[in-house]
Amino acid sequence: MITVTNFHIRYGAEVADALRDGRPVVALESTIVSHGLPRPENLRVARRIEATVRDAGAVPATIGMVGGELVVGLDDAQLTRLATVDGVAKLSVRDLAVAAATGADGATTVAATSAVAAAAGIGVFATGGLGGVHREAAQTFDESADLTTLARTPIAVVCAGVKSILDVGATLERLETLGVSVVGYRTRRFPGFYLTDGGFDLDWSVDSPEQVADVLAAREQHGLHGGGLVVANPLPVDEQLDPELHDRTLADGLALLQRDGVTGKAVTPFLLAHFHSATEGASLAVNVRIILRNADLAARIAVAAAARRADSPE
Ligand code: PSU
Ligand code: MN
Repeated sequence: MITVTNFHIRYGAEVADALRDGRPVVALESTIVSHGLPRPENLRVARRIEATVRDAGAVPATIGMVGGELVVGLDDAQLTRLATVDGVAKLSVRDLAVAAATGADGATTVAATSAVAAAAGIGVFATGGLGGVHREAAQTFDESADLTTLARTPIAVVCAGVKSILDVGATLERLETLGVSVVGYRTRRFPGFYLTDGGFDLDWSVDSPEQVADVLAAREQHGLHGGGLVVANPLPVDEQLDPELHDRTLADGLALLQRDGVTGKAVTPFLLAHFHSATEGASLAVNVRIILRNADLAARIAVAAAARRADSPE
């Protein structure tokens, strides 16, 4: 298994200052910007995610690779480049070295963003939905490296569960096997990304950002290092995608996958793009709400964790 320890990282100035001073920082991924959202909405959304983190009192650190250099805290020009230039690679952890050596532009997935953020000393990360076990995985073996990376990466990931395009039950089973903690935020049901309820129960729920900070502190205190914490934050029911529209769109999307022979890392972007066009933007609006809500919660968790550290310095 690859871990990221001393990869050469370039820090944005604001992020470097905040980390040095122990102020709250939230890591953000770039794959949702380059591959998960359509242009030109993607760049506007990327900026709104950062603004949401700031409004809640934390510093945003969007992570990506620019010309082979890994950046934690992309500036606006770098963010614009990853959002608008053709041929930006989708980088999981295994791709980082190849991309660095070849001077590539690349967007980091949940897996790569988590690994890099943890190496940079950032403890909280906001995304839309985790990758997971794909339907038909029993034949295709298609399981996102997000899961195996979270098994060994000490970071709290705020997400709306996993996309309903995946096998949600199998993903929860794998998270259990891999030792990744999962808590619902004010719910005992695992959310299904576009849908409030993904159809499965959770063992634990937390009620406040402070309680998530308590969990993170307890992990440290009890020497439970190395694994991730998934904070599953569902959309309110009245903000979810219409379940009927969702089910219809998903069925069509899965059939198109088969017809077009789409496999591997292209599967997730293909299905997301299908949703966005087939729902005439309805799923896009939902997707954006999910990300902004997660950014807000992640920032409040980072603020609570920083306050805790300030109260009880080691
Ligand atoms: N969730 C979204 N949009 C996305 C993704 C997740 O709402 O674009 C991206 C994330 O970067 C995640 C990746 O890590 O999809 C998973 O891809 P794969 O299934 O190929 O591992
Ligand atoms: Mn995959």
